[in-house]
Amino acid sequence: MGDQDSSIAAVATPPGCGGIGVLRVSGPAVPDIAAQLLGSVPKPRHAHFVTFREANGQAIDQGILLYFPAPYSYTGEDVVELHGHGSPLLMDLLLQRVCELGACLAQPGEFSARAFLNGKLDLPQAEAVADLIAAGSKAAAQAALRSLEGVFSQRVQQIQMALVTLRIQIEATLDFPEDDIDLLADPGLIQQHQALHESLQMLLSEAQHGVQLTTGLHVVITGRPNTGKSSLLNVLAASERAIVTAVPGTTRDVIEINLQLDGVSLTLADTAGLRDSDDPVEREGMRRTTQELARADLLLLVSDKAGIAEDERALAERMPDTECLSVLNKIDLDDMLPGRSVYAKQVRIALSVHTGAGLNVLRRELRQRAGAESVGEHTFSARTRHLQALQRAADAVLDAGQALREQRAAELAAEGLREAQQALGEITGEFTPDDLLGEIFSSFCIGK
Ligand SMILES: Nc1nc2c(ncn2[C@@H]2O[C@H](COP(=O)(O)OP(=O)(O)OP(=O)(O)O)[C@@H](O)[C@H]2O)c(=O)[nH]1
Ligand SMILES: [Mg+2]
Repeated sequence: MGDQDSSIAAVATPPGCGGIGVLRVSGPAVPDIAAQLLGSVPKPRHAHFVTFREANGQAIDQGILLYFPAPYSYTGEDVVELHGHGSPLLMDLLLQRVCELGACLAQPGEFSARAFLNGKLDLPQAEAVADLIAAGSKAAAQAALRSLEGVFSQRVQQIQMALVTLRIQIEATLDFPEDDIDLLADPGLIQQHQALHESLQMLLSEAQHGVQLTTGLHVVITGRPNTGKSSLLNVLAASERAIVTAVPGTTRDVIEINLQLDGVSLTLADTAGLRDSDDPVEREGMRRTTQELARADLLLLVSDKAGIAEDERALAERMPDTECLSVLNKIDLDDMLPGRSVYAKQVRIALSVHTGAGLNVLRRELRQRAGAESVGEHTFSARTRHLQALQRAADAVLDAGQALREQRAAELAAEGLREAQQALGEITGEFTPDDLLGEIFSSFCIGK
């Protein structure tokens, strides 16, 4: 996690040319570095216009110097921001100069890691910074902003408090074993446990939604050759991304596009059609399809009229746990009506890529599955590691309830609640092992 006695520097703006470029430095050497660059002691939070110079006095660039004394900065340490012209060359020269004056190059995510270690952000907030920057849609950005504001952390803390309250009451019975049975039979205790379990389940389902918004729904188009998979991708992307021909087995490589539907984002992957084939190239395409299917949040099974029921059955057997939406394409050939229907719990959308009939029904269904309609003012961003920890906490609370109700075993119940508390602590960073912290922050980019 790095050594906090050092001062770190990095260019905070993206690589490439731009109107301005910002270099950020954080750590104990900052007051000295800022004074050397400015030629005088900088005023806190004041925009100083300055010529940045080499050690020999030669000018590098002109720009603005902003000094944020500890603890009122992003990292909680002394921070200086140097705003120059957005040229990679100038930024590099400025970075070298700052390193000569005592800074060293920052690791990816090191600014946010310091902010976390100095108590400026908890872990979900630090992760929200990365998610906000990477957000691919308006809904994802708004959800990340809510997590940055602490909405998710507060919800976790509320549950932690309820957990502690319950745990204290149960542990109290361990000290007075003669009253054990009576206290554990208290309906108030059972009710508290019930409420705790329900709020954990609710948070888990909201966090699942948050993860879906953050990562975007991954939709994989599959089906037999020549059913119109690539044609569908092209029409949804509004660009001729994939080759379309009347020859079955046209698509070999997986073709992926990003799609924005009403502020939510999803990726759409077109794949090789599945059939028996001796052609080694087509077989490789199908191997890639199989790999891609494993990554799918939602399968879009494209069929034509003759094969739809059989295709649905085969896919359900093959991938029973993955959500699937059936698309019956080419309805123009049979003069069928477009629209949505449900057969054997399977949603089917009849459409024609050629005429465009039914495409809006499909768009609406995709929007809804990507979570667009359930984005509310309390939706927050979350990550898979949060889901795993919440699930562990919910399981442990469930076990504690069983121990309480069925076995009247206070010790087991207390142990379950302790495990749940630990799992929630991993989310906020209270009980997070160092190697996990390292892993989380190293996925950030440099300068963040
Ligand atoms: N009549 C009709 N033809 C369609 C429709 N959609 C696609 N097609 C035609 O069906 C043929 C196959 O289309 P593709 O999009 O290449 O099919 P695919 O499923 O990607 O095929 P593979 O890549 O070989 O697996 C092309 O000739 C398309 O023009 C439709 O809605 N109506
Ligand atoms: Mg194709």
